[in-house]
Amino acid sequence: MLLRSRAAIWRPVVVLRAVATVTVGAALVSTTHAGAASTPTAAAKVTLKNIAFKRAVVTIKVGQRVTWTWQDGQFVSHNIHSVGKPRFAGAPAKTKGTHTVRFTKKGNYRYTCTLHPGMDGRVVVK
Ligand SMILES: [Cu+2]
Repeated sequence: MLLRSRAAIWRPVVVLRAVATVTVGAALVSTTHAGAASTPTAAAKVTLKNIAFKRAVVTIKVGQRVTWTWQDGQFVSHNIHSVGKPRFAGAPAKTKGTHTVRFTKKGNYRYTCTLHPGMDGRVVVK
C-alpha cells in the first residue's frame, strides 16, 4: 500500500524530466511540449480530429501561442508541416499529445498534414 502511493507520487516527476530533455534536445526555443510545467496558456487551440484541423484558421497576436492537440485515436497519425513563408516549427507524425508554438512575428503561417491531402490550416498573426 505504501509502495503503491509512492509510485503514484513520483510518476509525474519522471514524466516532466523526460519532457524537459526532449525540449532541450529539439533546440527550438519557441516550441514547448505537453506536460512542461512552464507551458503558458495558448491563445488559440486547434484539434487534429476527423482528418482535419479545427479550427482550420486561427488568428492571434504577436507573442501569443497556438496549441495543437491530436485527437484522432491511436490508428491515425498526423503531422504539422509548415508551408511556404513565413515558416514555423512543425511537428512529426504522431497519434497523440500536443504541440505548442509561440509566434513572434506577424504573418500568414500556412501548414498542412503531409499524410492527408486537403488537411490544411493557417495561423494568422497580427
Ligand atoms: Cu493528417
